[in-house]
Amino acid sequence: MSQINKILVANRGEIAIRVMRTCRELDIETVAVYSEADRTSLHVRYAHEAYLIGKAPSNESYLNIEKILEVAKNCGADAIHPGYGFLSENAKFAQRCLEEGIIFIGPNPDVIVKMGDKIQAREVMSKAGIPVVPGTDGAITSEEEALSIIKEIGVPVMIKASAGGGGKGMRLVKNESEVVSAVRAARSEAKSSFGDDSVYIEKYITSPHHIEFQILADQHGNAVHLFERECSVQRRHQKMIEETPSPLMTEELRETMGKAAVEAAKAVKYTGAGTIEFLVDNDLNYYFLEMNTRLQVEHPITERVTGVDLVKQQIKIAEGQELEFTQDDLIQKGHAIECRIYAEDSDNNFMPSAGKIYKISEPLGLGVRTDGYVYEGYEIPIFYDSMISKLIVWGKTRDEAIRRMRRALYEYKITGVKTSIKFLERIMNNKNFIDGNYDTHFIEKNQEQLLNNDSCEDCDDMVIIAAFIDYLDKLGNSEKNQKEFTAAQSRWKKIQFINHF
Ligand code: MV4
Repeated sequence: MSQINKILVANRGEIAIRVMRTCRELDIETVAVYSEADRTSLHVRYAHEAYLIGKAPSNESYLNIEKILEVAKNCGADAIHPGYGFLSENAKFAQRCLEEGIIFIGPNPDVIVKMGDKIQAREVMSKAGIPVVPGTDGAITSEEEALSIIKEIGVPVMIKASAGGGGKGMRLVKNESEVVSAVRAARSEAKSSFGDDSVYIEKYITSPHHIEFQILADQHGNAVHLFERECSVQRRHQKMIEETPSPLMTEELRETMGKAAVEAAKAVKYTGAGTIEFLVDNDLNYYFLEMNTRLQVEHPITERVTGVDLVKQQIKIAEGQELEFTQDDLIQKGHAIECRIYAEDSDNNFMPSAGKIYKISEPLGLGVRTDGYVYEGYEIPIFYDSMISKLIVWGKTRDEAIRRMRRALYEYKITGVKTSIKFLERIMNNKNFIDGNYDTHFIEKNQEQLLNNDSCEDCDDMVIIAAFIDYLDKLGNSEKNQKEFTAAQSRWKKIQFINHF
């Protein structure tokens, strides 16, 4: 057991703040690191300490292992939380933390390596009795071998890069005649993206659901699952909406898949928070797809229905504490939905929309949570992910959660940059979504309805502009308001004074 008193968060944006929020609740000191593009980022201001680690491009800052370790050692951090993306699934980073005597808040490097290699992951899970998609046992060694395997399992198949995941290095083969070129294309893409050209073959599941199970495992061999997340609403492997429970799930399937997820975690002696991804077909057959060895973007919906703070559990596990609950203690209460707010133009091929946040007003009220990091006047850097916020709602039922999400999206006002809010509203009003009738092809299948065909949507912007002009007018022109402003300033100073004690 080693108590953690100071955590360096090796990340930026909403997740850096999310992690620090829990640290503050646990009286753990927080250390931010930031790039030159992030001097004015909120995670820097939120932390107890903050250190510049390099230039804007991730390679020169958030991915600079030695620089981050140097900061951690110099400021006396006991542990590093990697968030998601960046170094979160980098085995070398986990290894270097270990060597430097700094706790990496995540699994051991060997587990990261094993699960990062998709062929090995398939093998391990298959041996542990977990269903994997029918396909090759190992990497394919020749195009002839590929062809004979495909003759055996039948088209369509997918050629996948062993070092891939999240859709990179994948090729769909609908016809035997395409095999040779698909294998070559997948290999060369894998080689240039990952420096590893091993590929394997899986039977193609035509219209699958993407359903993942959250797991927690401690260093004493205890492991539990925290139920599923339905993540099928995605576009080009970028998730847009996640919900729990999954509308597809039955109580029986949940129990079976939950047990499989726990078995999967135990099979690799996993520690910390992790996710087992499955594909589920329309006949409710489920197949292990991959394991994510990090905290995920969509973790808040699980927190909302289970009442478990996943970051807090990650920290306790990293300290060597035993899980404080068993499987039987965990229940899924009500329904949670997350909408990801991207700074992008949904009506213009989802082009990233760079620029300054002019005005932002976030939803509040019963059952609403936002995990974000942008503020009025903040300029979104072009170097990183375009997700600016996550909106999470809870309702007693799925219907209540959808209605609450519509209400919250209505309240969400952002000007200065384009966002995905309107697109998300259209999904919340889509009949198939409302009926829970969707799979991973939802967005393409419902494209017609999801396109902007309501010219009045823009009227909303007018209302914000009018209100803002009114606000500026009051702020600048009234002597009475000027006086109030001065009074407020002195009170602010008083509050600062109190805070220092
Ligand atoms: C598949 C599949 C169908 N059959 N594998 C896409 C991301 C990567 N993690 C795996 N992916 C898929 N693998 C077989 N054998 C369909 C997908 C897939 C997908 C999976 C999850 C969520 C969204 C998806 C969108 C398109 C394709």
